[in-house]
Amino acid sequence: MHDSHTSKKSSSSTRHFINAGVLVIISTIVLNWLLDRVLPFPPQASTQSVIIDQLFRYHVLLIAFLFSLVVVFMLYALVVFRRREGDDGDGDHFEGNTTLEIFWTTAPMVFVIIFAYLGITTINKVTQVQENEAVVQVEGFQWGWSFTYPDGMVTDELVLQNNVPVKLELRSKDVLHSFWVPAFRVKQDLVPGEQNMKEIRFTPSLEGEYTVRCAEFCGLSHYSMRKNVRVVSETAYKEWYNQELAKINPALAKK
Ligand SMILES: [Cu+2]
Repeated sequence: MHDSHTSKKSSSSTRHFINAGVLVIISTIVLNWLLDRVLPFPPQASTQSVIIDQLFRYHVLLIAFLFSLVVVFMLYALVVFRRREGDDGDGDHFEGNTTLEIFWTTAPMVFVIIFAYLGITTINKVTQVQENEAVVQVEGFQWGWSFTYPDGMVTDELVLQNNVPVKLELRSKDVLHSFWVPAFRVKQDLVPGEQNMKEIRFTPSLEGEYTVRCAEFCGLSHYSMRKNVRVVSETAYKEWYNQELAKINPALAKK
């Protein structure tokens, strides 16, 4: 009598777990789809942006799953195990569940390890040194940016050649700033007084106009610390470069 009661109870709790589990999976898929629709991603204008967005999407999927895991189980319990009319008794007494405790300790650990691995491989790919990098020196100051090209010309906008890897050497004139072009997805702080210059690497992959903005609060006009960034074709780049060069050294630009 007692045995059949116990096995009936455990088979019904298995059924509840399967119900809630299926609902968690459905909720994860729906939520992930919705979040993916509403994410306000700027265009992917560098090869690095594709890799970073992929990592972001893995995180969104994990967020959708964890949210569903907590909320679906809670709502399921609230609805299915609600107090029925005329039921004035106490709830069943139960104490501990070793299997469950082992599960909820190891499962998050596995997720942490997987995401640490994904994070490390992503940052390695994104910061990888490329062959034939173009180098531009960038100075951040209160409140603006200036760009110095190899032949010494200093410009007010950052012009880059499409599909050519670039290394920016960043320095700050005064306080902390942070170089950020959302369409490239990469961001790097500028630290004043540091011996080693900060570097940032990316490969522009989409011609167009973008904006570099400061992502580190740096004083009164932080909000307006923006400059134009242009990614152009090889021909347009050479033309622009020669024009800029002609301004400081006409003799050099002629060739
Ligand atoms: Cu700033």
